[in-house]
Amino acid sequence: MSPDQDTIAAIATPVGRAGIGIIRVSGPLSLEIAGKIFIPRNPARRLRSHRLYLGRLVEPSSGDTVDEVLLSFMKAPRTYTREDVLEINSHSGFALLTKILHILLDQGARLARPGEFTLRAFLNGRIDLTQAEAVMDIINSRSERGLYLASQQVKGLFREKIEGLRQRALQILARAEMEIDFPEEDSDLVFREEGADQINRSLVEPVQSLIEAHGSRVWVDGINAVIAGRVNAGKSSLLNRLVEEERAIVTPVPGTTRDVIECTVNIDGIPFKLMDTAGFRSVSNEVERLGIGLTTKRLAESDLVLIVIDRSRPIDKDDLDAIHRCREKKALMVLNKIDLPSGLDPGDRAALSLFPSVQTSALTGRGIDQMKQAMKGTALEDHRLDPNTSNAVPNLRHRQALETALGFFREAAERTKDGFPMEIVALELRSGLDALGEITGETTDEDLLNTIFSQFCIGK
Ligand SMILES: Nc1nc2c(ncn2[C@@H]2O[C@H](COP(=O)(O)OP(=O)(O)OP(=O)(O)O)[C@@H](O)[C@H]2O)c(=O)[nH]1
Ligand SMILES: [Mg+2]
Repeated sequence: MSPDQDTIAAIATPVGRAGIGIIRVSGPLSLEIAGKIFIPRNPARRLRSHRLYLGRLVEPSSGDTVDEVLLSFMKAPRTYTREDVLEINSHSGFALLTKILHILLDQGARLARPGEFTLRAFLNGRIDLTQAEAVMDIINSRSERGLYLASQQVKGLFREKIEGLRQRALQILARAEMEIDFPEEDSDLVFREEGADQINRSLVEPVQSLIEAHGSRVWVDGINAVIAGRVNAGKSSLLNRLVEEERAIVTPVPGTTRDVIECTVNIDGIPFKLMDTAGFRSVSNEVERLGIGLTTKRLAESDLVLIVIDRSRPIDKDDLDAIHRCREKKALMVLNKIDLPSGLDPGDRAALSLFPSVQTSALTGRGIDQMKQAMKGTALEDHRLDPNTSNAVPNLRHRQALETALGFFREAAERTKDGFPMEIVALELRSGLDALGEITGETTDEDLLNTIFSQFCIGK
């Protein structure tokens, strides 16, 4: 696959009121465009690569100055994309950045698609797919540990692991192919015992431990936690307590929250994306009904549900409805309003024992710390989380490919031992190799690349 030969341009910083904005250009026209739109303060100077120049950005047709800018030209191949690159630091602001972008487009550049700079870095062989994905993880990281893991991956830690595995698989494959070409009757049995053992040790076990490391992705991805429950239970009050800010409106009127309100809180370094939702009750009001629809959708996508119950009154059918909707989910029951006398009925115990529970008062703040710890404990139940890990951490896509590879390598080991023809073993090994290659992008199709890079922001 060869990269496009056209020149792309995009605004790389958020467009809005800010001190500085950066516009990026990559491709063969970069230097020519710089010559037309930029007049250095010292015109005698020729633009040298990897230097920063102060000057005026001008509209080429009129010669009018658009802004005073800092411009750098970086000659291929020592650049992010391995193509010629221009970077313009101007003042920020929507009108100015858009104007500069239009000038660049008039000079023959094309608007970059999301992630296209990084896609070019990948297509030109500067980074592999795991490194490209880690660039995105760095941008999205919400915790220090997540940032650290993502930066390890950008440096190529995961890439090295996968390439190491591929090398080993290739060596074993070469041996199997030798056996196909020059079968030696008497060494066959020994080879097969030994060969199966080697596949297990060099491929099956390391792939398995990489799959287990996927749990540590929570440092990067965080946990989606939905706060749900009947109306007026204190969901919004709890959200405000957890984030220590008045983010959601709280009133005694049932049905106050309609839209989903999102905020992030770090609990011992793990990012929790909290979503306060519309409370459940059977309603006729169209707006509230739509709100409950949104709640249902968020529930389906959540990693953890906090089912809030007003403990000062008996459980009613709306509480049961909330509990019922979460039966397939990982959930924590939050018995709220413990500053008031308990109003629960003895018969309510069965419903309340379906999930682990904590007791809180969103009003006084009692129990909030315990609630945070319980959230962490419940959410991480199935994760193998090593707080000191500096290991390669596969994302979901990597994990799926690793599982495919694992299946093939296991089969290869079994079949080697069971005396299957070596042609079949070689086939399994090759399929395993292909699955590993999908992770780094060695074997990959355009659809996959589109899916990955379309999640990027424009200008990266
Ligand atoms: N006494 C007491 N009152 C509380 C507590 N938590 C919330 N409240 C009150 O309960 C009422 C409802 O609180 P909200 O936080 O708006 O409840 P909600 O679950 O978000 O309600 P909806 O958005 O309508 O579904 C408000 O009057 C709160 O002040 C608590 O722990 N103790
Ligand atoms: Mg609310």
